[in-house]
Amino acid sequence: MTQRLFFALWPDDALRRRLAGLAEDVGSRVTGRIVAADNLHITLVFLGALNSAHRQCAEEVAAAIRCEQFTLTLDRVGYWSTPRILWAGSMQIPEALQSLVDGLQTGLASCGIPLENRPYQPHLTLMRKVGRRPAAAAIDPISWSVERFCLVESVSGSNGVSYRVVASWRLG
Ligand code: 2AM
Repeated sequence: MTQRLFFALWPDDALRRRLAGLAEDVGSRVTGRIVAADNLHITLVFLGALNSAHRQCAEEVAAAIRCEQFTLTLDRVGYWSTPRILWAGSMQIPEALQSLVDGLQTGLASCGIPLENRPYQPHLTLMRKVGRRPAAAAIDPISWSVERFCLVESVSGSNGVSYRVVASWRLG
């Protein structure tokens, strides 16, 4: 049996409400599908379908990570035309975020888990199936104090995909 898994930054309820407000706001100006509030997150590393041995190894890698807490400031909205997604991101990627991702990727490679070989571009998907590039719009910066990271399972159901946090680890 396999599970479809990814490591992610998972907003707390208060931040989730702010992000959902941002998604609604952006969504009022663009055609597309707004991501459900419960699904808002930032992926750190996408793992795909893992068997239980690989999942256990991934959890050991996560538990061994030593990384400081950091603040991520979401201050821009971007658009990628190939996946047709509109996302929130940051002009300035904190060093600790990059080192968290690097540490996970290095450990996961030693588990034999195949990873995508693309540079990490942290983004929080706000809308999918966006028809065309929206006019540039500044956003009021949203500060995210990142204290933990999570392992999340992606579950496909009749109502689309939903996400379930299966484990989490504290930074710092
Ligand atoms: P996205 O929001 O840009 O689509 C769960 O699917 C999470 O993993 C999403 O945040 C998704 O990013 C991310 N992800 C990264 N690579 C993926 C892939 N190859 N397939 C599906 N999701 C991927």
